[in-house]
Amino acid sequence: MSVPEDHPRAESLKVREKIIEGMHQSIVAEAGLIAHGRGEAFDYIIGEKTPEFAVKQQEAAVALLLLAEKPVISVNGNVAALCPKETVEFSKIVGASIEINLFYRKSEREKAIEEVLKEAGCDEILGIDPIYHTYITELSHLRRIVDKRGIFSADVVFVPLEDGDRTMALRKMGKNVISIDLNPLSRTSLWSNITIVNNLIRAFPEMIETAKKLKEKDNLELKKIVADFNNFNSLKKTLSVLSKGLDNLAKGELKDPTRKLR
Ligand code: PTJ
Repeated sequence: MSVPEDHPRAESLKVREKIIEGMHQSIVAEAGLIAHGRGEAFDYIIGEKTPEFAVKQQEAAVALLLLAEKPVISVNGNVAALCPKETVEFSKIVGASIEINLFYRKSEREKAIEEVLKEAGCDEILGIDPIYHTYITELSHLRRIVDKRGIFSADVVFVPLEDGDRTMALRKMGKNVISIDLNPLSRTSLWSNITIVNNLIRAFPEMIETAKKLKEKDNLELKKIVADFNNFNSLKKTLSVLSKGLDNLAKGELKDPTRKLR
């Protein structure tokens, strides 16, 4: 569907169209649409723009990725549909590999996502060649299949958008996990070393710019940024900003749009 430009929610509807189109092309799982809707609801609450807490979370995430010896970005259907180019560009700047890892794993979807990532400029895509497959033994679902050269041997795994049990399993394997999740209360958010509570559509382009700046810094400065970051405190701060924002709206900041009709 072409979105009318004068629609008050045109931007959000265009993103929805991308996800729907992605599902028709087998990139996005059906459940990916539900996940997107949940994300939209949280994004509404954070005001559909990047809050200050997310700027700090993104900075810590980029610093950790730049310090990593073997960083890997785990790509699923929603990420591939919404920001393939930005994901690939970001991976090149921070020197991370890209691995396809799906909850609803089907070879048709893997191929469709591989195609999108190649078109976006990715030369090597991990996770799809069975020769290199191994398992995260703690998991019983299909996300347990990972690439020996990628997630399995990575020191830092960046998971923009996922369900939480793999994050828990990766932490238990001793890995550092960075996630993007608009829900600050999800298991992914609570279990990550660094959680970015922002829409990945905004986070990726902003993190590309942050990475360009932080690449100029020495490792000591990057280590300080990471050491100063505490994920649990950051999530508490996030919740506090969100609840104060809602409270301020309830106490008078929210204007009744129908008042002019009276
Ligand atoms: O492609 P697959 O097969 O790996 O499946 C992917 C989905 C998304 C279906 C799977 O990972 C899933 O079921 O995820 P959940 O448990 O629904 O969690 C998705 C989380 O991402 C939720 O907390 C949403 O709020 C959040 N989210 C959704 N869209 C965005 C988002 N966070 C940031 N940016 C978004 N655009």
